[in-house]
Amino acid sequence: MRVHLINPSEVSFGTAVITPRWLYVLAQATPASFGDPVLVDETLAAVDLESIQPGDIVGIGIHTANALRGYKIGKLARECGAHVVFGGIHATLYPEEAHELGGAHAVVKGDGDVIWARVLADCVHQAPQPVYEGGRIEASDFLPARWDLVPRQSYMWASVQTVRGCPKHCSFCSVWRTDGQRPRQRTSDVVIEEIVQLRRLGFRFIALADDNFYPVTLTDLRLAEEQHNTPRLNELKRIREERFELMARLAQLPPDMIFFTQITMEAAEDTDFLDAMKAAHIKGALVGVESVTPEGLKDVYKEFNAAGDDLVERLRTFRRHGVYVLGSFIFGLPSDRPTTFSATAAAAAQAEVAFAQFVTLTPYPGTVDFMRWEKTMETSPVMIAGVPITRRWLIPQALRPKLYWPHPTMSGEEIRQHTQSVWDTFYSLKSIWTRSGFIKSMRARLAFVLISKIYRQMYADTGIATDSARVSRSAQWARWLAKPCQRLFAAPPMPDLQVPGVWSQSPSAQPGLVQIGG
Ligand code: B12
Ligand code: SF4
Repeated sequence: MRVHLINPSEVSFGTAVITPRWLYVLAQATPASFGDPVLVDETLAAVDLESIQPGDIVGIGIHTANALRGYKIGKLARECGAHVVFGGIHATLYPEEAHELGGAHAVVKGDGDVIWARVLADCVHQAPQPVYEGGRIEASDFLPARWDLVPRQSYMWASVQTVRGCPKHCSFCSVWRTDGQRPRQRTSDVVIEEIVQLRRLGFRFIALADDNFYPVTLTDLRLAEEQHNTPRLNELKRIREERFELMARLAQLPPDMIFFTQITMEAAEDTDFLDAMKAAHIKGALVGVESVTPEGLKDVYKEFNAAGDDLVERLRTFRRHGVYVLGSFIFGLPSDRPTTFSATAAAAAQAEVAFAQFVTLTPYPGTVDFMRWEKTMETSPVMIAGVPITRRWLIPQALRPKLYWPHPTMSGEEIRQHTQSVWDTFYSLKSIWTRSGFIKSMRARLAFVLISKIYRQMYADTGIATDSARVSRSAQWARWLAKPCQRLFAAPPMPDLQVPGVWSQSPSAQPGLVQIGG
């Protein structure tokens, strides 16, 4: 009996950008008595169904975008006589769907780290339960990933999680509802050990797969202090101290390492934090800008963000402190008007963001937006290919609309065209070249151009293009560009790299570093 873990994807590129972390975490959660699980990432190559034998156990992890492919694999694996188990965010939100459409014997809701061993044991005893509650486990129970199983040459970036959950409550995001608003932060020991293991293997680019790397803001601290809420204040201070401790340890790693994370714009007010990020080689961060107007920010419950000139200034602050920004913008918000597109393109240029993504408002299950959208469909449900549009991930890919949300003043096509043109402007060769001006060496500058082009191909055309020819041309381009990128990201392994000791680098401990262990 073998355990197979499958990350579904309709498109395989032969090489991938980021490791799907769940595969390697669940591999760790698989008891040794089962042997090493077979890990299949379909973004690299499609699953070989002939390798699945009767009695095997097949674990499939799905998010909304790859659920349909996951269900196809689930049904086929069940036909092969395997036990089929689903997990991941989409299965957590729609466990019954995996049973109805994916041939599931069992579905795990929530975190898989602890419950997985029990699911496997139940499958061995031919008695899997339909649903398991994996729950939201404490950070101390998060398992490290089995990086010894990673095909090193296939990925550009590895992914390590340092914190789960986010205290905010943006209307388009499901993280705060599924992962919770209380940050569950791993200790620096376990995080750094994984990172050192990855550098030993030759990974020098690592994505910190966190929802929000900055879970405690200066405003949170000030409010707790004003409310004389000592327990909360102490808790917030502890979380913040641990962030600085982790960053101080990252700072001691080889200087060729580069980390990337996701963070809220509020970090711009906290320049000690930005300086610590820079020292820690966290060179880039996705910042959810979402909208450049106050009305747009209100639309998405993100009024803690800045708009207008203040926004430009905040994003430049990241840059001035050595953290390059991937700005994430949403189009199609109810308050957006035709002028919003050009204003956004201008703000992105002025704010000197290194990269940008311009996504269209898409209702994701588990979000406030999704619930509102579903409600508007109650009285007159829209169907495509016999599927209600509120289950849009079940509509065959080719028939899926590009936009779901009726806009008060613009047509879907208008929004799509404007969005496409903002991508085109931001990623024109001329704009990329101008943006790359800050890079000294010609080789690195060309690498920046290459990465910008691959990013644009992988995300823009495939997402919002309407004709399938353009989508497949885009995928072809991305495949072609991925090979040289892969070489660019590789580094010589450092098998003897040691784990750095524990240092405290909180602003209160300034100046200088204070060694407290290790
Ligand atoms: C890192 C990340 C990325 C990275 C890397 C993706 C990768 N290759 O891994 C990048 C930046 C590329 C990315 C892109 C996107 N992402 Co993303 N991403 C994340 C993030 C922050 C962390 C994911 C992660 O690695 N977590 C660590 C692992 C260990 O946790 P996990 O995956 O949840 O797995 C655990 C459980 O779910 C469970 N589990 C998972 N699978 C299985 C399977 C079995 C059998 C079992 C038993 C258990 C189990 O056990 C695991 C261990 O506890 C999540 C947020 C989140 N909190 O999940 C969003 C998230 C998954 N992304 C999201 C989205 C929307 C996207 C994009 C569509 C964004 C965009 N507009 O382009 C793209 C889609 C890319 C694609 N086609 O896959 C949404 C998904 C929402 C949804 N309903 O599907 C999330 C939840 C964020 C959000 N804002 O809501 N993403
Ligand atoms: S969008 Fe970002 S800041 Fe908002 S709730 Fe989600 S993770 Fe948190």
